[in-house]
Amino acid sequence: MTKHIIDAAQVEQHNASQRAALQADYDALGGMLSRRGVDIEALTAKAQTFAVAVPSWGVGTGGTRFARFPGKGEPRDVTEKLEDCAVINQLTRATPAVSLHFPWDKPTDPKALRQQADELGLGFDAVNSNTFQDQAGQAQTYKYGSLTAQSKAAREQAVAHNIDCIELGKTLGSKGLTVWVGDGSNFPGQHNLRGALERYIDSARGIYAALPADWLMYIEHKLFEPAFYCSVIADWGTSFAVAQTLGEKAKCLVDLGHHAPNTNIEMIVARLAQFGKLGGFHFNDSKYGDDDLDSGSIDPFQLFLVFNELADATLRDSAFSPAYMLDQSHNVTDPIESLMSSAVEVQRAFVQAALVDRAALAGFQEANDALQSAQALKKAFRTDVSPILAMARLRSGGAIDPVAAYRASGYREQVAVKRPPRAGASGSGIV
Ligand code: PSV
Ligand code: MN
Repeated sequence: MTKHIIDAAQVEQHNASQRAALQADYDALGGMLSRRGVDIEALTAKAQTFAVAVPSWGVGTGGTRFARFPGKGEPRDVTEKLEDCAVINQLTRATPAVSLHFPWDKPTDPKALRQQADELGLGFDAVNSNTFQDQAGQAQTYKYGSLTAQSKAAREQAVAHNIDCIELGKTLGSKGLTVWVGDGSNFPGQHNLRGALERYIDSARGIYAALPADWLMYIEHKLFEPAFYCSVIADWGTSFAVAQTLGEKAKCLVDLGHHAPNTNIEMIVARLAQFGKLGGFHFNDSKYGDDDLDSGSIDPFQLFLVFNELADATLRDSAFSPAYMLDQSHNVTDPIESLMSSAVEVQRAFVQAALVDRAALAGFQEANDALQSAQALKKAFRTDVSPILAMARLRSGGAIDPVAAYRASGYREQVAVKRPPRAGASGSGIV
C-alpha cells in the first residue's frame, strides 16, 4: 500500500468540488473531438500512461551565480527530497520516478532509501554523476576538467566516481547513468580540441565497461557554460559520435536548454531517433540560454513539435521509449508547484501530439501543400486538452487541479515548521 504524504481525504474533497465542472468540460471536448473522428476515451487512457521523472535537485530552490534565495521548508537531504517528489506524483500521477544526482543525494543507507521510495510508490530513473564540482576531501580537482582533464589522476577519479554512481544505482533499482561534464575551455588554444575529445572517449570507455547489461549510458551535450569558448561535448553531433563509438548501450540525451537560440531541436530529435541513438530528455524551457525555466512556459509549440517527432518515431517503432526527465531550476516559485505544472505541460504536449491527424498530414505533405501541412499540426496544438489531462489524473487517483489541491493541503507550511534550515543541507536545486 502506497503511503500518501497528503491526506487522501483532502485530495478527495478537492476533487469533489471540481468534479461536475470537469465532467461538463470533458463532455464538451469529447463531442468536439468525436466530430473530428477522435475518441476522447482513447486519448485519456493514453494520457494515463504518460510518465516523466522528477530531478531530485529540482525540489530545492535553485539560484543563479549571483544569489540563491532559499525557500521555506526546503528538503535538507535525499529522504526529504523523496517526500516532496511523492507529493508531486500523488497529485499529478505523472511522475512515478526520481532522478538522483551524486554525490548530492548519496544515501548513507541505499537499501533504506530504496525502501522509502517503495513505500512512497516511487522508483528511480537514471542516476546522474557530478564531476563538474569539487567535493570536500577530493584528492584531484576538476578545475581543468574531469573526464577530459590533462591530469590522468583527475580523469581516473572522474571515471571511478561514475562507476560508484552505477553501483549505487544498482542497489536503488536504477537502469541508467546520465553523464554530463562541464569540461571545455575558455580560450582559443587552451585545449587541443581533438585531444580533449580523445581523452573524453578514452574515459567514457572505462565507464561504459562497468555498465550492467540492461543499463543505458546517456550522453548529455551542452553548448556552453561553464566553458565559454568550447565545450567538449557541445552538440548532438559530438554526442552522437561518442555514443556510436561506445556501443549499443550508449545513447544521446537532449536537454532542451542546451542549444543555441533558435536551434531546430525537433529536427535533432528526428535525426537521433532515425539512427537509434535518442536515449532521453531533460525537459525545461528557455528564452536565452540554459535558463532552466519551467517546461512549456516560454515556447510550448516547440515542446509540441518535439513530441510530434516522438509520436512519429513511435509509429515507426513501437518499442521506442526514450527516458523523460525534467531538469529545471526554480528560483521564484515553490519548486513543487513548478514541477507539477511542468509535468502537466510535458504530458499536454504528449497528448496534443497524439491528436495530429497523421494520415491527413501525410497527404498534405505528398501534395506539397505546405499551408495545410502546417495547419494540421496547428489544429492539434490549438486543441485545449486540459479536460483530458485532468480526467486522466482523476482516474489515476490524483488531483483535478494539482496546484490548487497542494495549496489547500498546507503542505509547504507544515514542512516549513518540520524542516528548519540546517547547515550543510544538500537540498538546494543547483543547476
Ligand atoms: C547541466 O546544465 C545540467 O543540465 C545537467 O543535466 C546536470 O546534471 C544538471 O544540469 C544539474 O546541474
Ligand atoms: Mn540537464
